Amino acid sequence: MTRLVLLRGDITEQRVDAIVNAANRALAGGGGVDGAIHRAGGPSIMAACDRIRAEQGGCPTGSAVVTTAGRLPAKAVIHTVGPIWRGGGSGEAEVLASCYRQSLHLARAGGFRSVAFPSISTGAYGYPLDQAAAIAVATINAVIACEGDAFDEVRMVLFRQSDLEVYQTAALRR
Ligand code: AR6
Repeated sequence: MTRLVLLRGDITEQRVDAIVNAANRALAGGGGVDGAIHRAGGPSIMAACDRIRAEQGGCPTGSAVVTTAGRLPAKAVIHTVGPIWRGGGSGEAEVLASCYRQSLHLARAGGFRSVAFPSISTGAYGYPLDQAAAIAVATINAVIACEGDAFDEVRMVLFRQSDLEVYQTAALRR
């Protein structure tokens, strides 16, 4: 039985098979969790992003790609591109759900049995945290209900205690 675990922490320190990055469509790096992952993992992650950009022009919103994790304790980084919040009427919820689904799809295809996610889109991209938490929890639980054999653990790693509490509330509502 796969577990969804919610915890406070830094995604770069997670000893899991794959961590997920909240990237941008250009895979160009940036601030927030993206900056932290590239800093901690070293230049081989950006080198892999450069190759993907050259081959396929980056990563569409709602989709995901896999790279090395460089010096990180994880084996791989799954880069997904969340929606920029535009008020909720532009399909943001479906795109955000797609980020979690596509990332787990790639994890499964790569044989990554433990996966850690940050809270995608709720920093620079401005997605309201309570709505994003509800989508993250519901989408992950729906995938592991169908594909539980593929994963040992799926983790949401929240940087701030107040964010963790919002995710815990979302998990209890289900
Ligand atoms: N570990 C876990 N969570 C973190 C960490 C960390 N080390 N650092 C920040 N967070 P954001 P987005 C949390 O802005 O909204 C970048 O520039 C943070 O508290 O990283 O999807 C990219 O290049 C917040 O809750 O991602 C894109 O251009 C969450 O991670 C853009 O920002 C997501 O915040 C993506 O924006």
